[in-house]
Amino acid sequence: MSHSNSRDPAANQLLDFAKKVEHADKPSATTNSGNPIGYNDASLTVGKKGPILLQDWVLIDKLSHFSRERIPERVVHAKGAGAFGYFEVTHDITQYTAAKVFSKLGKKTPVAVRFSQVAGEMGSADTVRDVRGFAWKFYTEDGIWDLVGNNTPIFFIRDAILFPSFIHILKRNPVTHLRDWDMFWDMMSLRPETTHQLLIFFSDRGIPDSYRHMHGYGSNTFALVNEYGSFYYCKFHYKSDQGIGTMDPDKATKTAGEDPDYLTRDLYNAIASGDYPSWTFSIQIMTPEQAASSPYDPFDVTKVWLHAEYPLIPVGKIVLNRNPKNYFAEVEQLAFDPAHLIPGIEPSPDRMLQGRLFNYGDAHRYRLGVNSLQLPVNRPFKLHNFDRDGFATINSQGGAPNYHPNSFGGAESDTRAKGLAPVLPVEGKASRYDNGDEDNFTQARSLYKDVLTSDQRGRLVDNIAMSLKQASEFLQERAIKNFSKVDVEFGKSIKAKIHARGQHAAAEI
Ligand code: HDD
Repeated sequence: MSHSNSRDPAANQLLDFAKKVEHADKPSATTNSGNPIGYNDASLTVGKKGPILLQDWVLIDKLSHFSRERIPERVVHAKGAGAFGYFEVTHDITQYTAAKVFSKLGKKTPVAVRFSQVAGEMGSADTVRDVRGFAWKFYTEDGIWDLVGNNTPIFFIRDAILFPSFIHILKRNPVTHLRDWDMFWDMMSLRPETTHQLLIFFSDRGIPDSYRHMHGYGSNTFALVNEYGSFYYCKFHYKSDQGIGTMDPDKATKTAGEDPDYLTRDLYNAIASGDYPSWTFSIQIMTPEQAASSPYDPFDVTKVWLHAEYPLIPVGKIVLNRNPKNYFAEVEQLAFDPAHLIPGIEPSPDRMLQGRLFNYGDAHRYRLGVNSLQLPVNRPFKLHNFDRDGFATINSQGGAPNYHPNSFGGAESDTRAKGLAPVLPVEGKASRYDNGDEDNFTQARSLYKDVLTSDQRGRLVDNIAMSLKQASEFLQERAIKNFSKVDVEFGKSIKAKIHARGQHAAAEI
């Protein structure tokens, strides 16, 4: 079993537990129904050598629970790490939103976070080249608000309908059960809207050296509604107060072998030793009028809002100061959903977000059951509705009526929420509009030419060539054509690098 050499806090978890309980009486072991177990380490048999009796319910209780311990892993973002802490308001943004979580300076709201890789299975390595999930759960007085972001401000595609195919090219070839660069580069080069995010994916940022050393973004465009009913479009940002840290690809490959849980361990040890990571939470604001006249689609998640035009507005700080007490209960069972929105925060017409508003809840009903939001790590402070029963019902809501309207003191519509529900203007004919050709290169070009340093550009070329070299020639050519539309020299450098390199071991996807 690979582990860090030092006896770090993660390695000492059991020693710490033993220390905590050393003066307490040892509890009796029980079955799952709480029945004390007289003898834990022997089945009930006829004589020492005889068969086990069916009436050995202790054995049956243990084995039958054991074979049901694994649940379906997340279909994406399966490998991850979680922690808990709080969000604190440091600046007043009530002019933009009536959301109570921002209502007054100094206000604190408990949060949960989950960091994750996108493509790998639950047992895969942390230090692979990938986008990182960066999801926040706010336990607010108005229920759960989930801000389910990534460590990049944009995404590869701009229509949710492409997402299943997009994930398939990151996962295993259905015949060989191996990761496959032909799949990856086939779809990426056929959908040039992926170009901007590909530059980030293959840049230094593609391999963070710690979950604490990366920024986070809500990615999609949302809307904020203030108490007068005016609404603004917004983007959410949470910038690491620890700064950005990335890992050299060779070191990352070595670490993936020596300590596949490197980022998980780093986060756990930092919090366990009191080195609490924090992020500065900000927003960008765009008025409906600015959105209507914007030269680029403000609801296109493959594009950023230029900070020169829409500067970051500070809002608060998020601090992580508690590790999970039990990984499965508190991290594996976390159910983030962009549809968990609170009055004052609304979705925008962003097509990716629109698809997500369905898919997360659907994923949780499949993976965690119909009452996943009653699990302690997901449940809101209050629950008053007319839903009852279903597997693993925990909160039956007392004797309140389970129907509405009713005359017996049941829950009523919330007038404040009603007042804050915006009337969003929409127009046009219903049809399937393919948005694949909406300026796929301008922002990628400015990232390449104006933001990256020449060293970073050099490493970007290296990283792309290392991967693209593994794909079929015709895919290489098609992808290089797209990169040449970002910058001709960029395309040429990738091509030269591919032909200059010797055969290399397959690079991590
Ligand atoms: Fe997603 C999980 C982030 C697009 C469908 N997504 C998931 C997680 C993160 C994101 C951080 C892990 C949550 C956790 O830790 O439990 N996803 C994003 C971002 C996206 C994005 C930032 C684009 C801007 N996702 C996206 C689309 C769809 C999904 C377009 C489908 C229409 N995402 C899912 C999912 C997952 C998920 C299948 C996997 C399992 C789950 O939700 O609980 O529903």
